[in-house]
Amino acid sequence: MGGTSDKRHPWWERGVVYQVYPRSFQDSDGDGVGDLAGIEARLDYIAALGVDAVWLSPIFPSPMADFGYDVADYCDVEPLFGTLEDFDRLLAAAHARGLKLLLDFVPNHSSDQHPWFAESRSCRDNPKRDWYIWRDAIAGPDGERLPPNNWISDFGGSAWEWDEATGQFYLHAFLAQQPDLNWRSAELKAAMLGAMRFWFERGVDGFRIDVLWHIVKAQGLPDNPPNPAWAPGVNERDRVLQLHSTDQPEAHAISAEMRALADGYGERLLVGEIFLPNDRLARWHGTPEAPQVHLPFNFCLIENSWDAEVIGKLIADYEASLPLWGWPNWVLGSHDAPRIAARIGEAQARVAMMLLLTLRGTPTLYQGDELAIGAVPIPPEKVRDPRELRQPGIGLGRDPSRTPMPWDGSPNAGFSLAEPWLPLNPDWPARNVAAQEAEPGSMLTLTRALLRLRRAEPALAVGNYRQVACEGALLAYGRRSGDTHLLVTLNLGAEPVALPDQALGGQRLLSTLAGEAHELRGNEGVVFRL
Ligand code: TEU
Repeated sequence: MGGTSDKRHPWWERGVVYQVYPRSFQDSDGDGVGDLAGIEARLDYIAALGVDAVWLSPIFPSPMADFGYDVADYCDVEPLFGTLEDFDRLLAAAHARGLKLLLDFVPNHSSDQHPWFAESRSCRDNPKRDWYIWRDAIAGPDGERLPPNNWISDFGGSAWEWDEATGQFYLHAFLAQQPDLNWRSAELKAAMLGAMRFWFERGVDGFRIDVLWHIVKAQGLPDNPPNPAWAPGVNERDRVLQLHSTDQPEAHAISAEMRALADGYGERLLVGEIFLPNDRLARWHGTPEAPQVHLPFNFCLIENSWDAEVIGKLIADYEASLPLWGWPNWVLGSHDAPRIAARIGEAQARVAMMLLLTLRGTPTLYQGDELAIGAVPIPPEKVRDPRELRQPGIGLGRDPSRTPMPWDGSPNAGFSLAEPWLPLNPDWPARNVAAQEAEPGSMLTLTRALLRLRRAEPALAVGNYRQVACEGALLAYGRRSGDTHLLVTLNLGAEPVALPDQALGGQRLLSTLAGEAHELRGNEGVVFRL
């Protein structure tokens, strides 16, 4: 396609990443859980969407306490998902379609079933004892056994688990089945970097790196300060501020080492999962001499209210926070976040998709959002997510965003011959890929059109960003590359708003709604060429 290859921009700056949650994409062997052969069978769908890269949530051997984010072997494939041979085939098939493939590296913690942890917990003087973080108990006022500090697991409860056999606690930022690895051990670090190398050698195009800002803890493991804003009823994790348990200088140094390793293999991509305010997020780009991850994930569209003025300001703030050598990125959904259509409604989700795919920087699109899958009720007996099971009923459950892809109107929506591991979206007979492919007004058709436009117009992917209007429900911005001036106008409300003057006389390239009007209709977004 004309104008696509702007050589000044590497593929990951021009491209769009599509996140696949392997358990829920396509089952090929009738066990109700998706797998690698299933993903391979659906690659034509992904390629036809018009994205550039696929990020797979973890596919490594795992007891699935946290559905793959508990890794029992960093250099193999979980049998539920297939084999290393299946992986090689999938990678070759992706590359044959011009798609890059990213894996999900989980460096902060392994599974408690990893052989390293079995060794580490076997006795205090095992050589791998310090591959994990072990500490003595503290004696309480009445001589009772207390954990070494006040750190709280992200999934609730103390971040420390007592090990009777060796008489010490081990640290786990997430589940007790996910013991934290000790990146201060040179041997552990070498083993983990070796695992990255293993997949680079196999040809993967990069990694999304799980909870990267967690991987090193402050020396001495001091107590975290209490969070004055916390009140019961919200995530217990937030009772303390994770001052000493996250975002340590040593973690930045490791991030730079990971980048140097990746750069040794040519144009590979590292995306860091990091939840931090802009000023601290920006530091994860590193410096020109010692770059860190290419894309520290930017979750601000997920974390803020859906309001034109708020979003206009957060775009400006994020852009302003980027170092000169940094490249922006945007995320609207994931296997952890609520579905965007559930959050803001289906009509507004179309505007959100236009926003995601017309901002400056690399977008990450989560599977199923291109169908505007909305709220999926999970009956109590079907809840699988450990986060919901440990702190039920306060809205932390992630199952609703992890339900299987509905492909067509056949049994189980064409996802599996067996009952899927999580329920389907209840409206799957109508809301599925086949139905939306046949529908000019569908979310899928809109998403494809947006991705086509982004590919055809380098101004959208890599052009300059300039805010034009941000008042009431209207958000408008210009995107410019060379002689091309585009204007994106978004109505974040349900009532019509006037178009900015700049749009007058412009050529309408794409609208989220059928037909056209002299104003921006409720829930409408339009891209103009000026
Ligand atoms: O998520 C990390 C994480 O911190 C999120 O739970 C985050 O706190 C939340 O979404 C913000 O509201 C990663 C994985 O994406 C998640 O699936 C894993 O459970 C977790 O790490 C542990 O590996």
